[in-house]
Amino acid sequence: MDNCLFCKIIAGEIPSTKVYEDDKVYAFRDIHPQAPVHVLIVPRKHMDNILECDADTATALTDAIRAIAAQEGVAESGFRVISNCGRDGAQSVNHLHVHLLGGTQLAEKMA
Ligand code: DGP
Repeated sequence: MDNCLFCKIIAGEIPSTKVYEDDKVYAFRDIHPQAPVHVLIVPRKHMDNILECDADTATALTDAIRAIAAQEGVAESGFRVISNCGRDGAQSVNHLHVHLLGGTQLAEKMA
């Protein structure tokens, strides 16, 4: 999609630090990490947010979460996944993405 930041990252037009990729998903390090491990997991197909997520994409995202958690060494220690949606969800990039955060003890409450 034109003028979508994450579509440009997926296309390699904007540099990113790749963590994982497969035919449906691309994952890279967040530019403003909120934890020692902070990965953004993004479907290659543009969709604005989780409300537009189809079953195939949901499965691909879950498979990627599992693979990245193992690869980043947080599968045992634990981690958090978040997908911000819309204005009140404080979504700033309108291309569906899941944050995977870990590598430290995260706060019990999120806000
Ligand atoms: P959200 O607020 O849920 O829409 O999260 C968007 C995230 O995207 C935010 O944590 C910062 C990250 N981000 C924004 N621009 C870039 C970028 O150009 N590169 C990378 N790696 N991350 C970005």
